[in-house]
Amino acid sequence: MSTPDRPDLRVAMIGHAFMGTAHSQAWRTVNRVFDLPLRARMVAVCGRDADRTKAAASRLGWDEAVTDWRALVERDDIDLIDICTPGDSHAEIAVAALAAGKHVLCEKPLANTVAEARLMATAAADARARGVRAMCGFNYRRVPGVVLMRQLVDAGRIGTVRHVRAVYLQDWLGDPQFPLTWRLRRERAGSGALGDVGSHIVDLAQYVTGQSVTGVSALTETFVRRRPLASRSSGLAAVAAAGAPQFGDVTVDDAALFTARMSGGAVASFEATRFATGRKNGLRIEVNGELGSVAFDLERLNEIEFYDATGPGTEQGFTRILVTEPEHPYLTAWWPPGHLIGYEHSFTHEMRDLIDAVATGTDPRPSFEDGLRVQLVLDAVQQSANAGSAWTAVESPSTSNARSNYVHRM
Ligand code: SOE
Repeated sequence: MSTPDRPDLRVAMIGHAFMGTAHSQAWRTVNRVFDLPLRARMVAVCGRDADRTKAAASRLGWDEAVTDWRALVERDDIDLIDICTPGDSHAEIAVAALAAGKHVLCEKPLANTVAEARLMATAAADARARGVRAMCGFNYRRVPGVVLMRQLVDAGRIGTVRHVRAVYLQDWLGDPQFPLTWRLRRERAGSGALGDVGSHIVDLAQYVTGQSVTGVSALTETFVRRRPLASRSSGLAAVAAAGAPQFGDVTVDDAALFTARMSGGAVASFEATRFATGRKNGLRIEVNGELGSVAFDLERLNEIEFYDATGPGTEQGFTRILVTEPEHPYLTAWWPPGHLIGYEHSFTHEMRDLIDAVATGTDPRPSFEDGLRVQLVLDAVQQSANAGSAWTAVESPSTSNARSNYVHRM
């Protein structure tokens, strides 16, 4: 309940599948763990199907279930809209919500296209002037070990950064009979492994080093080009029911690999795939500098590796740092040292930082502009792959032509 010293932040979430479930868990937990100036209240969840949304509301802890997002973003009893839908609706929902004065959290990748992402970044800049906040949900930035890596790099502990090596490896598409879900259709998802998991490692590389990707040479591959139609989630069920072919085209990449240059002189390599047999959710990033290295592996989420090349030669070697001390980011709020945290905590930390930003009137990061920066890299990767891996510069995030580009595209 809202109290005078701790008013409510009234939240509504749109979409209630995997990400909606992760976000709900975080909204339920955040005020129980962190002492914050606002208390998140889970007012409503929105979905297309009334019965399924009602079931989700009861399972995930939302007071109400609704089906009309347009009416939802206009409501006076909502302060913040959390967008957990596929990428094809991010821009429309976010722009409408920001125009209606609602703070917005939008899942990654920010959008399906650069034009949409630019429009969203412009809307966020306009909204900021009215005290309205917007954040893009790259949750891995909120893993304590990842924050520690950034702090070490920022403090100069590894010196000038020379290399970034990042992979995000999954294997859920290895079976050619796996059905054609919305994630495999360009019009819904924008791209495949590139946007879904490649976006995370691009964001992490830019976040940890403080440098941006300036150019890329890329290749993408779609190993299985036709798949059985899914019953519901692909949105293609109607075609199947009408007696049309039972297979549909995969219109996104299964894998994307690219090399890159970064603004501070570092060189980088990235690999994003859904065909790395045996690798379920393998995110790994290593940064090598003149004076040392740092590395993170999501399968060992509570640790990082740190190599300090400035110490005596006889004592050098990678040190495993267990990131569970109260001095480590976010960890005072959790368990005693050595008591581990997991994937879902990154979302709770995301909500913590967003609530704090709203309450203190500061801009949360990653901002929509940060999301746009990632989108520009993804776009350059796509262009380079289309041009036989030709070197492709990453465009500037300047948002000046956002509206005209978007309208023109429609
Ligand atoms: C895809 O399988 C996915 O769920 C991504 O969409 C998430 O962003 C990533 O964290 C895990 O993998």
